[in-house]
Amino acid sequence: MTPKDVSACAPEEFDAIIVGAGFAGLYALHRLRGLGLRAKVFEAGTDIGGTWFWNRYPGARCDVESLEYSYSFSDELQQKWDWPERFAAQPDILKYIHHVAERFDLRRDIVVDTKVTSATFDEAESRWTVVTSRGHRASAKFCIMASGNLSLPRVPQFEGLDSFKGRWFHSGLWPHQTVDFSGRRVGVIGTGSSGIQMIPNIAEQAAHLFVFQRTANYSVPSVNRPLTMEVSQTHKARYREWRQAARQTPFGIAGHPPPEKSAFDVPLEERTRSYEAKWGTGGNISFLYAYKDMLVDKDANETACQFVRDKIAETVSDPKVAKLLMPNDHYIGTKRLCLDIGYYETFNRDNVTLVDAKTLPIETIYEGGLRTRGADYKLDDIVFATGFDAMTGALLDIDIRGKNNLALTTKWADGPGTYLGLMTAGFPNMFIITGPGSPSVKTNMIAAIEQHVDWISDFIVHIETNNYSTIEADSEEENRWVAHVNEVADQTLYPLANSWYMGANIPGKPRVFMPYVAGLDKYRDICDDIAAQQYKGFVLKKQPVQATQ
Ligand code: FAD
Ligand code: N01
Repeated sequence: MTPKDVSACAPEEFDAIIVGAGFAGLYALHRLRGLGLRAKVFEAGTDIGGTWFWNRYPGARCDVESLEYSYSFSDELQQKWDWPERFAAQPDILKYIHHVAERFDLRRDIVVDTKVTSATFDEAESRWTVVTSRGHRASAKFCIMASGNLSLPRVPQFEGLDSFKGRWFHSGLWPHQTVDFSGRRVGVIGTGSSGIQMIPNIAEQAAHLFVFQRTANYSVPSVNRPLTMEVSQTHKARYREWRQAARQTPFGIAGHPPPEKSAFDVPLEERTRSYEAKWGTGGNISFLYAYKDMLVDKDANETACQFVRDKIAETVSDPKVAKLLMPNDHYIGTKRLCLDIGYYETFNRDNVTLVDAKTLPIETIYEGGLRTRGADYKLDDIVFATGFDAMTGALLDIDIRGKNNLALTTKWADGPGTYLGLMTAGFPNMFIITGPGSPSVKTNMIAAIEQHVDWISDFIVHIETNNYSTIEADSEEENRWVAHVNEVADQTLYPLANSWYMGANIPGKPRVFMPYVAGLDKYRDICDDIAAQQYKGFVLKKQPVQATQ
């Protein structure tokens, strides 16, 4: 059957349709099943895993410690699973996701290799109908978008890419078979988290690696290491307490007491000692949590920026290369602070060249390589570490139609509007997991996902128990929430950076700061308070009773 024919068939009926089988979709399926709902997951990838299915580039690993970057909902799961490293590598995270799917028997309700192309709300029936790339039509009362914040990879429109005779890759669309760069001239474009993770690994293999850097980025050492049985056991003995503590933190990560001092409350020597200690301990949360004014005060922030620049100068032997690697156009932490293993050291290798793609931008790709305004680089392979159409990309890639056939693309033409990042007015019964306007990408994402899924599940219980047919965000309340999200962001340095949080990496995308940065702890309280007030700010409706003859 072709997708054209599908409108002829009656849709398969469910209580809930979930789009995406990453951490969010899998947990949503587990919870909704637990409520006795018939749920179905559609996943575009050929298997489950989301981010960790797609991003298989060399060096891919998490930047939140694995003991925390993992589900907390099952004590048995967290007790049984052993993480091999402090920051697990992509294959281990994917293994964990597979283990979760087996343990909770999730696969039987997941359809893979199937992209949801449209989702339409039928007002008369109060149901969503989705259509997929493989011709399914399915309908459900609830549609749950677990489609990911960083799941629509972006390859910039470089002229001539089609003519390139070598191989090219994107970090977020990495092949499943090992890519061997031995003996090859490789160009990596992009120095965000993905580029910074892969560059040291590719450098070890390639005959020569050219790193095309448009914007220098801050990176701190991860200080990754194997997790000994002793460390794991000690953590596991108090796992519930750790998780409970994590819930009361802004980032959803325990073990980092909130800083009490401002950067200028202490003398320079003490500040340097503190940064030095954090540099040695590893991890980005630790670094950004050094002083309470780090992300709100430019001068305070600059002290940390300068510390990292000094580290670059110490590490990189060629002063010109070191200078080029020193970030100078944004405040540290206002783009995701990268975690690395030997990134700056890599530029001391003879087979690595840093190319300044800001002063002399990339102009064309041709069959044998890449040309910047100043030079020609013969390449066998090009790797795009150029990021994603973040936060709204995957949602707007689906033709989503709400009441009165309103398209989500129309509603969000000037930027995403949501209530709590969970729902958007005009699109009843559609939930977004970690949507724009929620803490999402500014936290440990698994903690944010669990909070959203748990809250949505409780809401669904309320809806079903009280026989509501539709629930929807109130548009006034939504406007107030969007204003609040902006107001909170404007008290910080975040909106000053040209980051993907602002949509700044996509030409033409509205510049709106999308995450809610008051902290996951505060946000959780707000959501719980709204639930306690009978879901204040949501419009709940019952189906009109049909007259009988
Ligand atoms: P995803 O994992 O992105 O899953 C969404 C799924 O939806 C995808 O599989 C996609 O194929 C599918 N999908 C999208 N649209 C459709 C459609 N129309 N039809 C069907 N399926 C669709 N966060 C952290 O907190 N800590 C980290 O250390 C961390 N490391 C990261 C490393 C990398 C390389 C990247 C890219 C992101 C990282 N993140 C990290 C963010 C990461 O995305 C989240 O932690 C988490 O994995 C998101 O899970 P998710 O289920 O919400 O989304
Ligand atoms: O993408 P990015 P990413 N010409 O958007 C450059 C998560 N993540 O995949 O800054 C030349 O950050 C662009 O340059 P500029 C994490 O949340 C986590 O690296 O726009 N260069 C930039 O350098 C992260 O934030 C981990 O000037 C071009 C780079 O490409 C998010 O995913 C690991 C260009 C893109 O950086 C995205 O990270 C990986 C052009 N035309 C990802 N276009 C962990 O460590 C873009 N660039 C957990």
